[in-house]
Amino acid sequence: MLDLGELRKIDFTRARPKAPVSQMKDVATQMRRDIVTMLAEAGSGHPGGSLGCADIVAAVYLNYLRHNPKDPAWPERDRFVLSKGHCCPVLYSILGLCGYFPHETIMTLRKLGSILQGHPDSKKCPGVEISSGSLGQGLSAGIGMSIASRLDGKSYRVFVLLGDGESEEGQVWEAAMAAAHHKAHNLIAMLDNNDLQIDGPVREVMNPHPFPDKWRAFGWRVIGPADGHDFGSIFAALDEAVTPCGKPTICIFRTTKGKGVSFMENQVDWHGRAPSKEDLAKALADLGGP
Ligand SMILES: Cc1ncc(C[n+]2csc(CCOP(=O)(O)OP(=O)(O)O)c2C)c(N)n1
Repeated sequence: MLDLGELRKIDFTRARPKAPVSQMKDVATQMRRDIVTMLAEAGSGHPGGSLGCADIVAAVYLNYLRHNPKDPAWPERDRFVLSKGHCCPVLYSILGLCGYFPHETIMTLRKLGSILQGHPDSKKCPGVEISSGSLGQGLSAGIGMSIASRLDGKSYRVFVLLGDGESEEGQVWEAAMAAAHHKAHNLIAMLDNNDLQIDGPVREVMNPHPFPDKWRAFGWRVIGPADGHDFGSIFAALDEAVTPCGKPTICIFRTTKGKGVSFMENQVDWHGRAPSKEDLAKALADLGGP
């Protein structure tokens, strides 16, 4: 069980010792429980891709991102951009757990007037760096943040989470070219490579592979493919990624869409469908309890 009090004691504003793997697993499980619970309450939204990247997002927020839940606009903060904005339940969960807003706010997902809209709204929700959901735009925004850090003489890093279906968007590759051209050395992209998108296997819709060769050809340092559900592998990849090398970096993470909920794993049908009350009970049982 996650000890929220312990989590809230962490000083996220500075470099810190790695959280023990047992704590990481507890946080990621809580995030998955939050995701299915808030989606069932909302009656709509995207479980598959949210569940699949929970381990990566937990690893970034707990161990790498320098941020301040009490001061979301802290100028020195590292930036996290959820480019695949439809997966916002994962972001809302970690923001709630870290204390950006009361954790129970997650139950207002997609309700009229809520700060937690169906796609992230940076004007409404503290901790959301940029509104997203129109796929393909987040990396370009991240480049702007990276260049701004240089112009402002600041040392923050920019983390951008991309989907593999999203990587079929032309703008992603324009951004890939621009980031290398502008030597966006503090830009760390993370690819959630779960092989599925909205209506089928990514390779069948429009094959964006081979990712490592393509990113390397665009002038990036490529790390992985790493196991996006194994904290040892995630930490090893991100440790290397935050060591500057003069180029933008992408970590490729192999993941399972729907990870943690047996009947959602690798099922394209669970891309954008909310669990019913019965589904929720089964999902929570998979995730360690009622
Ligand atoms: C520009 C744009 N086109 C289409 C969509 C509709 N859409 C929402 S999610 C999705 C698939 C995304 O697949 P992927 O990036 O692999 O996300 P994941 O599988 O991790 O959920 C699509 C096409 C969109 N949000 N934006």
